[in-house]
Amino acid sequence: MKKKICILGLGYIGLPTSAMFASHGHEVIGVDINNHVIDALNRGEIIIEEPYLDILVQAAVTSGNLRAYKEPKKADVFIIAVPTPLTKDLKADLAYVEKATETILPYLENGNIVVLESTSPTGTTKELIAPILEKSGLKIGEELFIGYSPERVLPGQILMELVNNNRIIGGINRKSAEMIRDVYKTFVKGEMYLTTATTAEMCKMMENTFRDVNIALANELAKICEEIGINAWEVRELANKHPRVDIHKPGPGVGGHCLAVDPWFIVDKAPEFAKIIKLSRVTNNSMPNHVFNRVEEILKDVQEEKKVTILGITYKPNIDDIRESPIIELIELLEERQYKISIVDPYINEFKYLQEDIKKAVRNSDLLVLAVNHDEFRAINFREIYKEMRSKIVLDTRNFFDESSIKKEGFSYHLLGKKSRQYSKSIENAMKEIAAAK
Ligand code: SAJ
Repeated sequence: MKKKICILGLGYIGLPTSAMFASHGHEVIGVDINNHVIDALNRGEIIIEEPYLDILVQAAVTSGNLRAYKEPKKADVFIIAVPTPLTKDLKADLAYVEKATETILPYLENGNIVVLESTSPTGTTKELIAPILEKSGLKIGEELFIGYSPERVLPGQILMELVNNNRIIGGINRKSAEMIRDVYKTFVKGEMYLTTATTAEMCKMMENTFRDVNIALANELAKICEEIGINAWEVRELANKHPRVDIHKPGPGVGGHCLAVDPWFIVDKAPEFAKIIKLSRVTNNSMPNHVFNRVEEILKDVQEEKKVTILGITYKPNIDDIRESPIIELIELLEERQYKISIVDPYINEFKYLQEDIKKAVRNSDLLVLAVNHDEFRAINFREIYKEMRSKIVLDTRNFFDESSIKKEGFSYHLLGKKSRQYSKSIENAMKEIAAAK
């Protein structure tokens, strides 16, 4: 049955969700506080990059099923998908959730459904949203059905995952959970699991925390292997041949608005107990500095003003999102030490030091740092850039390049998670000296 669905927040989650409901025949009222987002959407355009989202949004707007407004309207279902950023003192900032909930109050009617999708600390639905909505005079769970159903989509494949992922539906009571499930049934092909709102809130935070903790373990392994002089990537590959082991990938740090943020919400709720979770955040946050130290060490013999070219600044490959990107911190550390910097990133249009042409970017560079493994970097012609670079050195933080083909072109190759002493310049020089003395 065609429903009126009012979605608050037209960002990475609200927008695709709106387009999905609209393309399945519902009338969707998109609400955002940003005029720019509203105007673009009503022209059928989007301001974020996500595969196929532009086509879906355009079709939804053209069909008349999706329109954006500054204020909510009466509807059958209200979905809140606004940001829950991290405050400076590492807590969840729930101001947008609170505001959005308050703005729908005047429009609520008997039989309505209200769903929170934003990642939120445990208790948000029950202790923050429910008391606000009670002011409508409607009886929660009997006249107004509320719950929490987190999104789980991966940027870069949002539309596919929105449809196919399993979904958790946490209701304030059973009836609410069932009613919310029936709303998402419109387009969700994955399984839907019903639980309480508070359990669902914890599930969402824990899913991202699971990944963050496992990446921290991989990053710790990388540091340990560098110390011992073996290759963490080889350890990872071989250990993962075990049927119950899945070591994640080390890297220059964890970015994005989820993994780098959500674990703090748990730490804030239970600081005495959330010890591994907190240490993992600290470990992952240490990685830009760790990469910076590797850069310093690799270039310690370069006397002139040192120049580093960075490949990729987004928080992960093949997307245009730089939120919480650890590479930005690496750049700041290089700036502090007066390095000359150039950047190449095919997904970014504007950023300091950005160069379109890799040959120009690497001119007189001493080091090429592969920071983000964008597919486009596979096409780099090392023979060509060899001539442009002053020192022919590569630091690969993602185990992305093929070591032997890079070395064949005359480069020395360094890898995060491996620090074989034989590549160190001082040892190379010592070896040369020994050879000369013979
Ligand atoms: N990363 C590593 N090593 C790895 C995997 C990732 O260093 O082995 C880094 C990436 O480079 C990136 C960061 O982690 O900087 C996060 O990337 P991601 O691809 O793991 O996750 P996000 O933040 O893009 O999306 C996550 C997803 N959560 C999980 O996989 C549990 C997604 O399903 C959620 O919907 C999303 O957070 C969200 O919105 O919460």
